[in-house]
Amino acid sequence: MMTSENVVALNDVALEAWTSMIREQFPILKNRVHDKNLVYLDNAATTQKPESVLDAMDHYYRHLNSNIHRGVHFLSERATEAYEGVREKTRSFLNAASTKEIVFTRGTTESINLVADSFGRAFVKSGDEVLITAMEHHSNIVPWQLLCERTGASLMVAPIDDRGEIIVEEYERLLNGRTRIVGLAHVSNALGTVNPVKHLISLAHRHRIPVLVDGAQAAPHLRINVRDLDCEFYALSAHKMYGPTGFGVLYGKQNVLEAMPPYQGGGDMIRSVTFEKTIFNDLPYKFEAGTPSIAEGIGFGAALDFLTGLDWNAVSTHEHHLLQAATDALSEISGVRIIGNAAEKAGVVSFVMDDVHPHDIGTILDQEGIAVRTGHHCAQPVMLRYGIPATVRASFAIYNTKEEIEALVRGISRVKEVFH
Ligand code: 7TS
Repeated sequence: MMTSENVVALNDVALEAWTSMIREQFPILKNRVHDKNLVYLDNAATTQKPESVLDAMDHYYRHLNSNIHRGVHFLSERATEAYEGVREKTRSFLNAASTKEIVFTRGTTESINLVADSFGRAFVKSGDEVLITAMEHHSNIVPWQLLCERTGASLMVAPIDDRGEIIVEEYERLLNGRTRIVGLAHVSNALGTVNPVKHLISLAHRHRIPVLVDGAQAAPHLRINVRDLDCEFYALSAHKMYGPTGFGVLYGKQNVLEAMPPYQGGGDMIRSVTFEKTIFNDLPYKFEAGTPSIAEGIGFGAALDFLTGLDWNAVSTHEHHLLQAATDALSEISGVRIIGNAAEKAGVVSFVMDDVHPHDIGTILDQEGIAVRTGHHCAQPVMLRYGIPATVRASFAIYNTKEEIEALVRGISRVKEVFH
């Protein structure tokens, strides 16, 4: 008879085999660092890239390289087809209604700047308010600050509690007739908190306020369904989703994007130009001035294929196990304090240690071949909220293993030996 114990054991064996199969696809993971096996736990900064993404980009440069949207020649047509195919893949990945809603950008940062600039020019004026939360990455703070400076609007901030969760009543209290837009992270890069974005969006919608979701840290870990979330905007970066740097997406509801002016001017975003008048191109091209990162777009397409081809049951079980194992092990070490204890977390464990600066911890871990990020993680207000200058952040991806968590824990013991 199958007991619950051996079901778990079987699952563990199956998961281990699954992880090795995944690891095989990432050549960099075979590298050694300081004569140790590389333990890469800095995935929230950027993930590693599978063979299929490397191959797609290599193939593009070897066989398709040419500019897109403008040539009648063979290469240009093939490159355009490949690039535009990625738009459909992205639409399907996000469950957007139309490819007109998929704007390609350089990444989350540019996606947010695009909205702050263009939506801001059309809809935000002096006396208005922009609402964000206390756990945002700088790229979901500074573009709004710049907009507020330009227009005379005010930046409002919904606070978080000690566990690192948004205080929903406070957020709700800050939504009012002056609020023009809300910007909030789906998953916090510094704390790992998964926000109840669907609920937060519906609260904003009661006041007819549009919402931008910063999905940079969610897209690699969660299934994203923009129609179910009902957000007006969703921003993400390819490089955190096993794809290349320099490429990202802004999803926007078609009627909202239609009402927004262009962000940048240049080639591709126009239908016709005279010195007297320029007629802008249709969506999404209206927001895509100039030659884009074509190879990176094609690499992102391969990353989307990789992600959609995964067994998501295995992904969430495995990533949950990693997070739990790291949280349990670090909680047992005296002098270690985890920052961010939200009920729902994804991908990230941030911590500090008594009497040792995070940078020193990072340097000692590096000597063991372990890559973590130390610092404020571009979320200085979060550090301020907890009264700390920095944390050590271990962040996980599907290819990480329990052995790597054990290596991290051994590394922390080494730090204690050195400092005590
Ligand atoms: N939003 C969040 C929540 C992020 O984590 C990041 C990058 C960004 C926006 C900006 O993304 P980019 O691709 O445009 O740079 N976060 C991190 C990090 O945590 N460590 O390095 C980059």
